[in-house]
Amino acid sequence: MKISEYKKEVKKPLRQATLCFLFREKEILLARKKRGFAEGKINGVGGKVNDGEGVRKAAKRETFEEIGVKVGSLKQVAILDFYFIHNFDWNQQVVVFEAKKWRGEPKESEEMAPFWCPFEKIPYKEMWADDILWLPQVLKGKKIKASFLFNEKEEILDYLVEEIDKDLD
Ligand code: 6U4
Repeated sequence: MKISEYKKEVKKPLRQATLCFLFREKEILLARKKRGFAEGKINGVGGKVNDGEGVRKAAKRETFEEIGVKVGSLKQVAILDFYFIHNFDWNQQVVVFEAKKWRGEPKESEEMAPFWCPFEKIPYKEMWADDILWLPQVLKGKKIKASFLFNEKEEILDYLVEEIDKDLD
């Protein structure tokens, strides 16, 4: 199935979630999810946006809850629409931010085990299947808009990735 066909069946607006990647010289902060949605996968920190909260505030709140770090200004680097063929409830729009300044040291929580990873060693095989299709461009400073359609095995059935020249927010 193609994303364009699937979208015709989606009636509700996508719920929003966030991802926040901390960066220091040629390294990215990744974290292994210890529980809940996507348990065991490696990803950035983040989670659902609460009603009326706004994406930036949500990204900062989740980063503090999950790894105990207070991030400063956030740059929006990608907007990703995820569609799941078998479960409409998982459909979500994920707004991705990069942070270069923060207070505190990343530490493990009940939910996330963070670690610094050199760009060339990112463990894409342990991450969501979409990550390898957009994160390398983000690491090169590009801004991305993308959509992905997943099947029940979390494999990608169809996707669209475009680089955006202007700022995303
Ligand atoms: P809460 O209620 O916050 O405990 P949680 O189990 O953390 O729920 P949720 O839904 O809040 O999960 O957040 C899902 C997280 O996974 C967000 O940070 C976005 C991210 N995410 C979801 N699908 C993704 C995908 N296909 N690729 C990716 N990140 C994804 O890189």
